[in-house]
Amino acid sequence: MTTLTNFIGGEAVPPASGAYIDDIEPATGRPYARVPDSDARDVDAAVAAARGAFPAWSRTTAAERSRLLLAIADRLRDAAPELARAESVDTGKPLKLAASVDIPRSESNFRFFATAILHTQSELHATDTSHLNYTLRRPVGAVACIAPWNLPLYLLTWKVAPALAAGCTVVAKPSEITPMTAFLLSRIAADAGLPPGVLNVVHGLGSKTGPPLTGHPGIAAISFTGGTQTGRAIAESAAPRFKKLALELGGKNASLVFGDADMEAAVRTGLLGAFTNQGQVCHCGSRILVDRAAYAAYVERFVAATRTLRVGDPLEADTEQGAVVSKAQYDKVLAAIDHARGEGGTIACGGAPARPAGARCKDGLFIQPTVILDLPPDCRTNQEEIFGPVVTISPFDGEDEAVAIANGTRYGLSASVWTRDLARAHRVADRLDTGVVWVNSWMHRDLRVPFGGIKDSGVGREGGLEALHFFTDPKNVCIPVPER
Ligand code: TXE
Repeated sequence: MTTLTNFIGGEAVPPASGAYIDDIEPATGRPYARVPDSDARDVDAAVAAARGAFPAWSRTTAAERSRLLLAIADRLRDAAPELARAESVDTGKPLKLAASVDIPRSESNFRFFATAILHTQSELHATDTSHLNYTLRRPVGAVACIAPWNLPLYLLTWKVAPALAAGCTVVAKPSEITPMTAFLLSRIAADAGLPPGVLNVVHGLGSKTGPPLTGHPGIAAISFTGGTQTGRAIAESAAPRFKKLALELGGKNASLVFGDADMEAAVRTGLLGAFTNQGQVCHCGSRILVDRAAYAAYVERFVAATRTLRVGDPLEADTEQGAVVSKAQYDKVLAAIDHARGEGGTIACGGAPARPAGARCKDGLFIQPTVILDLPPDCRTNQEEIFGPVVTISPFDGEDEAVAIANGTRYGLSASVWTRDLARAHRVADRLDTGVVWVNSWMHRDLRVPFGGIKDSGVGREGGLEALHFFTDPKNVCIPVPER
């Protein structure tokens, strides 16, 4: 079994407690690595290292930071096969998905922000002819980057890369459920020559390492992706010190399929939206709303397509659906399906554990892709995030009702709209209460666009300049212009 270490001040260090927790492979249900069970002592050491490295790092030139971040990107590219396998084993996601999405995007996160800082500009406001105001953007200091388990390296690097590029130093806290690629990233960062203390990684339980990190007086900003409840706890711990916060939380995203949509594309992409990564993507379209005139045909095609999804060993090349990430998540998803039955839902397909062939996965955490019909918009199944391979399909009558149902949850992360009517696409996109709207598409990513949600889906945005601005404080400098 591999024993992971924290990464503090450029060194691989064991946890102060000397204790470890098991890292379970979801596809087998068996422990395969040991994760440091860190506590406040390890967090204190990591914050001290990050603060110690901050003055020097914040004063490096953009060109130097860019060079080092590109060196990390190169190493992520070179280690891609190893990283993809590690991500698949750790999360249960198909190796194919980790190799085509998670790892390449982690590399591009570093490349994108490494080069962005070579091209950024700042503002200048000329006040009549008398004064000039210009904006300096200073890195905020040592920051915390807390990542979830669904896209472990992808979402960690989505925070760490802009923070480092902006001139901040980082204490990263990966999920205790999926720590492996963050551990490998810490080795890569050292190998790339990142100065000690600039990036620190503390492993451990959220409940034990989270509060000492987010409440630490030495941490200036927190970027977090995870559950809404955890986000609320973090906001409470950060508030007394007025720390900057970016919270990317849960979603209950709607896909709105109008009668004039390209149905083949709406089914194909709806399927990806529902079941990619076993439905464990915050932007998954877990509520599909279909124009009543097209509803029966859509359901028939969608259910037929769902039945063809191959659930299997994540390491096999033809697997489309792997295991869900943990026993807790597995139990939560199966309980949610039972609850949907109790609410009167019809299980059109799935609805039970899946049993892939072969001895290796006999105790794995697999769930059949599940489609549920006949539930009202306000029931719990249609209101609460399930975060598993479960989707509901419901009919709507007219645009107003579609928008009202889509907006009728406490979440506001993203939506996708399917129509051939351009005017309707613009109108509905404008009326949806979400941070992201995809029209006739889903999860198409451009790293420059603002990324995040409203309502209980979070606060603040990631991506592009939004991220670089988050990790810096703008300072206005006002200076008189000599009279001509
Ligand atoms: O995530 P947590 P959980 C949703 C999804 C899921 C639910 C719960 O619905 O079922 O959240 O998942 C760290 N202070 N999403 O509980 O706890 C933790 O160690 C600081 C949606 O497993 O939010 C991990 O690193 N940090 C989501 C990270 O927070 C704390 C992705 C996320 O874990 C902490 C994941 C604390 N008090 C789950 N407690 C998305 N938006 O994509 C825990 N952590």
